[in-house]
Amino acid sequence: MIEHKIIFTGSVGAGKTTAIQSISEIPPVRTDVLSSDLTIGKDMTTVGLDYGEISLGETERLRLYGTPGQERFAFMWRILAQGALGVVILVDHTRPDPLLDLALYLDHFKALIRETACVVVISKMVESHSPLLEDFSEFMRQKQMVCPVIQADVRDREQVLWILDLLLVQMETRQ
Ligand SMILES: Nc1nc2c(ncn2[C@@H]2O[C@H](COP(=O)(O)OP(=O)(O)OP(=O)(O)O)[C@@H](O)[C@H]2O)c(=O)[nH]1
Ligand SMILES: [Mg+2]
Repeated sequence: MIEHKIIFTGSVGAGKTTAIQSISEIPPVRTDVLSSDLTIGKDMTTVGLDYGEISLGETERLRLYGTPGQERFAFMWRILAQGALGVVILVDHTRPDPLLDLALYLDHFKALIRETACVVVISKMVESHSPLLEDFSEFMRQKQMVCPVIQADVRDREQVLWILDLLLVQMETRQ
């Protein structure tokens, strides 16, 4: 069995825990607790990690790790990034400054992104609001980071599988 470690990271509430829950074949490991921070707009937040698994055929398995979104847990980001072969960065479009959010995770995971593969996923996208999808793509180009930028609803299993497909294509083309 060949196993690849994949990281889901990105802003608070962008859907890292939800994405892993949508596709995991095992009951996901979650470390969500009631949040004391009323500004994040939901009751629970991840304080350790999420973990799930999905197999690809009979010979390959993806180990899916979700990071906490809050920057105070950045030490966990480094721990979780070790040995990963790809990273999915989720950006909640409804937060005050989604480009700034993206910049934060690009910066923290830049070594992983340059050495492995990356997909940027805009969640909760309100298409009439800026930044537009092409603004995110342009932002990536300016940073000279080559990753597809898509919008998706990670509550939908099919869409999360599509994200993984895109990531696997990146992984293959960079080998
Ligand atoms: N309306 C809408 N809701 C979404 C979408 N994607 C995810 N959600 C919801 O947004 C919330 C995301 O919460 P989590 O999955 O806990 O987010 P997280 O990224 O793990 O957050 P932290 O662990 O706190 O950093 C869930 O309630 C989802 O149902 C979307 O595209 N549209
Ligand atoms: Mg979470």
